[in-house]
Amino acid sequence: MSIFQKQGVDFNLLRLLPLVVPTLGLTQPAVAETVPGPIVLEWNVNPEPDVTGYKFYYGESSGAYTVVQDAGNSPLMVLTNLESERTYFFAVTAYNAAGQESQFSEEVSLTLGSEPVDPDTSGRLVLLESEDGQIGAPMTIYSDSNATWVDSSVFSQEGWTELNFEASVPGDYQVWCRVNAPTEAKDSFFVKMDGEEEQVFHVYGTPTPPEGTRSSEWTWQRVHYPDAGPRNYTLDEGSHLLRFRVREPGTLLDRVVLSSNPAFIPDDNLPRSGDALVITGGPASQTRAPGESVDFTVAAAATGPVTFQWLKDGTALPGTNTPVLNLQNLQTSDSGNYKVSLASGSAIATSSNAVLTVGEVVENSDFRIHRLTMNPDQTVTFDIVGQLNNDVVVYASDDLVNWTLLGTHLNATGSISAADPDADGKTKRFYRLAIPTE
Ligand SMILES: [Ca+2]
Repeated sequence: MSIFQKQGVDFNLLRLLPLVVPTLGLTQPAVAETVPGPIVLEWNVNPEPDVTGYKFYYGESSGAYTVVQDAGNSPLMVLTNLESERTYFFAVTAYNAAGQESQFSEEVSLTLGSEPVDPDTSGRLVLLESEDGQIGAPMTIYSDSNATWVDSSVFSQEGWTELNFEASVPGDYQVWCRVNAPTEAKDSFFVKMDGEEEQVFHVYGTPTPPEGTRSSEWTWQRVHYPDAGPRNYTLDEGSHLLRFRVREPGTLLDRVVLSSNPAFIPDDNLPRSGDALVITGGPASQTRAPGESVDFTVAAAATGPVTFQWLKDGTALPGTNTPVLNLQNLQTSDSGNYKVSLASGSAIATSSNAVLTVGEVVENSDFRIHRLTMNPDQTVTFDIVGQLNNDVVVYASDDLVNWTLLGTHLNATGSISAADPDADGKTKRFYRLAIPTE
């Protein structure tokens, strides 16, 4: 309402003019990186003793507010319903007991970012074949049933192959090569990334002990610094040029794989083209007391962005689409086998199981397996001494290192049976029984 109309109607209101205009402020930055939960706007408190409250205005056009909310006498508005990738304009007024309203405060605007995306910290892979490069004679393409490669059979350092590639994410990359270095005189190239100085790459290199091998067999070898460890190439997002030049004719170069995950180690199962995805770490089995929290983590390297889905005992857990699974306020019912399925384009991979044990596992000399029977129906029967009428947790292992949870069974009779289909065909199998206590 207009303050001038009020002036004409009620003389007493004149002493109230003008109301101090509040100053509005945002506790968020002017451009939000992602859509946060609540957006909080605060303003200063008016000095007039008869100011009884504030009105909060906003909309998607400057000066044209489509929403008004009475904030009462609180100098604060919390908004939870704003939409991503839109710009909002806010202003506030003060009003008093007589119904008089101040002018608008100075306007504040906020542009919200896009919806939060799942963090993907996976390393990136770039798959290249040496023979797909621009090739300079006398370097030539050869092939047999095992590989197609480039090398020079003539003693000339003129030959080269130049490989163009795209780095879809910036980062520090290592360069893995599938090479064949038959002899001391046939185990090196000159390597050059983009505009840098050419470096010598000895396949049978100078790290001690040498990382490479000198034999007439194909091996994977990282390009490394002379007398030092693997080279890190800091690459911007975009196009790059990697050049291999003949140094010792007869050194064979088949494949080149760039990886921004230093834990990645290639092998010949890595596809030569298309989508590739390799798990490089985790998740690891863990034990927690009830009420504690736990993180399971997986690391990967892939040719594209990676998506994640965690599973408990084979069932997908909703909303668990990040490399880290965080579980809080653990209960014994959270015990189980956790694994994660990853995908990158058409490439998929599933981690091994990590066993979560919630509850303290206690040794008990009165508790032991009296007899173990492998049954034809892929179950195992344990005749147990002690711990009658307690739950017994059963684990199995092939190596006494990696344990898989088979399940929890009530020891009502001194004998329990647990399904263990993975034991089928194994030459040896270990079992462990535990009593969970809270
Ligand atoms: Ca090749």
